[in-house]
Amino acid sequence: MEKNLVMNDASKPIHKSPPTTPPAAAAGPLPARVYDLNLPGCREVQLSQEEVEHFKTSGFIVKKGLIDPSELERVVDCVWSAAAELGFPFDRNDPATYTLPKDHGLFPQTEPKSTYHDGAGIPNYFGGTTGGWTWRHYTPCTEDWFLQRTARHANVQAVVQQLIGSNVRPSRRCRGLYVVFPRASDAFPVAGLAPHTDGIASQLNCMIYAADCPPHGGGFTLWPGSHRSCYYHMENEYNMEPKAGYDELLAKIKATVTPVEIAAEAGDCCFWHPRSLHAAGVNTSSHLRIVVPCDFQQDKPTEWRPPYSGFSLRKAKATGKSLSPENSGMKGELRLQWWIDTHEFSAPDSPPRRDMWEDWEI
Ligand SMILES: O=C(O)CCC(=O)C(=O)O
Ligand SMILES: [Fe+2]
Repeated sequence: MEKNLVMNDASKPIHKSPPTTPPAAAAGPLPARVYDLNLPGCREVQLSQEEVEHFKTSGFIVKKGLIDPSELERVVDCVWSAAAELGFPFDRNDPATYTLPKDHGLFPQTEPKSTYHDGAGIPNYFGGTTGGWTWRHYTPCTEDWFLQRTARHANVQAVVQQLIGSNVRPSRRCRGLYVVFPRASDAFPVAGLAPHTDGIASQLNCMIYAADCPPHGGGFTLWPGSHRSCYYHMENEYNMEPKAGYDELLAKIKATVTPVEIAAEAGDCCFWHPRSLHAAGVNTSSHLRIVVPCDFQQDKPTEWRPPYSGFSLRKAKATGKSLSPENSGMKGELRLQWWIDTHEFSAPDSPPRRDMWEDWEI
């Protein structure tokens, strides 16, 4: 069984059919370079032609100062108050106190992310494959005040609409506050990048930088151009159904494409195509990396439930496993990704188009 496990969505194992040829997965990804382009228009809400071209070719753009950092202060405060509630001895002004959850008995004994909890989710999750270096704090991300400063923010929505059109499903949640702890101490082994693709039907994603993130500060990392090859490797345009050979494709991208790490300031937003290969960056700075990932899709009929991890609903049904939320993530059962706002499209999803931007505004 072990050999049929592949990584998908935040590097949690999922079951897939065995690859036809052995993947060249043994080699790690190439080292990331820090993204340093200032495309014309990057400080405007309006998209420039250069940005549209960059998005189409590379799968992402960075809008600088899209949100006033003062609007994000309350968002960031949630991290510090949650840290206090969890018993972390953090002094905001002293990075030496930003110790790891495992130093406080919170990893790996944490409540598993698989628990569905009637869709409300769990308050916190400490990343497993990253050895407890990542912390996802979920609770505030469905609240109106939070959404108005993030996914529903007028400037964020304006960029979303310029990309996927004005018929955008109203945001009900962000994924969470995604924190990467600093790895300042040589005493701890530094885990590398964990590249993966998300098993979702989003049409556009946005990483909102709630706090400054210097180079090598754990910035969101993306393999440019991978959105295109992964899009064309699906049975369906938006619902996640990879064709055979997907693992080999990802291995090839990892082996040949230099990833870019997005270092950014509070209020900067990285809009990215959801089929892109990506990872949380490695944080060797002394700051907490705090990013709020958001998912967007056009407002068309969707399934009522969040997407299963690694399976479209069609494929999930074919497994014969329980589809009930109560069993989500229970031993051997499928896992609902309750933290994802976008759901699978319920109308039969068409195959990838010859022009992948045909139903976009660009
Ligand atoms: O934290 C990050 O930068 C990446 C998060 C991610 O990959 C995910 O939410 O699926
Ligand atoms: Fe991801």
